[in-house]
Amino acid sequence: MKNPKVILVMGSESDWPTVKETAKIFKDFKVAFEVKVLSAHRTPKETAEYAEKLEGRGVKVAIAAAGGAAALAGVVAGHTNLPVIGIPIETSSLNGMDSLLSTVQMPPGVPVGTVAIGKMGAKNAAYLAMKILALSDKALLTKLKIFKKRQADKIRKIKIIP
Ligand code: RP5
Repeated sequence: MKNPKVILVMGSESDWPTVKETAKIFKDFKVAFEVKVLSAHRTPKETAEYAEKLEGRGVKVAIAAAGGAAALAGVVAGHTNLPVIGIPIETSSLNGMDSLLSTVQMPPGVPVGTVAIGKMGAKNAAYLAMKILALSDKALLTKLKIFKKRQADKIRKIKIIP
């Protein structure tokens, strides 16, 4: 996509089934995004170089998803002044608690806004990123307000017959 406002980077192709939930929401809301696979451990130099160039390219928010010893979001945050959102990937060994703690426990001064483990977090990464973008994008803010109202209307319509 041309001139992405948000980038979606993941540590491995195996993260894509989770991260595509984020991508789907950006497509629905017509937010320009870029998807990239880069690893904090396997391609550390490329990861740092990619993160360092984001601001100059007009990107406003970075989202990074990784599992296990999930350093990716932290490394991106260490190489950019953009807000960084971390998605902890659910893992088979520790159910994503490993990813969650690796992503969220950042040192003061290098924050990673961390969402929930797995697909639920992947969806919220998109909504959180759009809330940040909407601070300077009125059309997107209007779309988010409509979405919020529809979401509430759905709940109001539910009738439980005991
Ligand atoms: C992390 O290691 C990736 O983000 C992925 O969640 C995990 C496993 O990677 P693969 O072995 O599937 O490539 O860096």
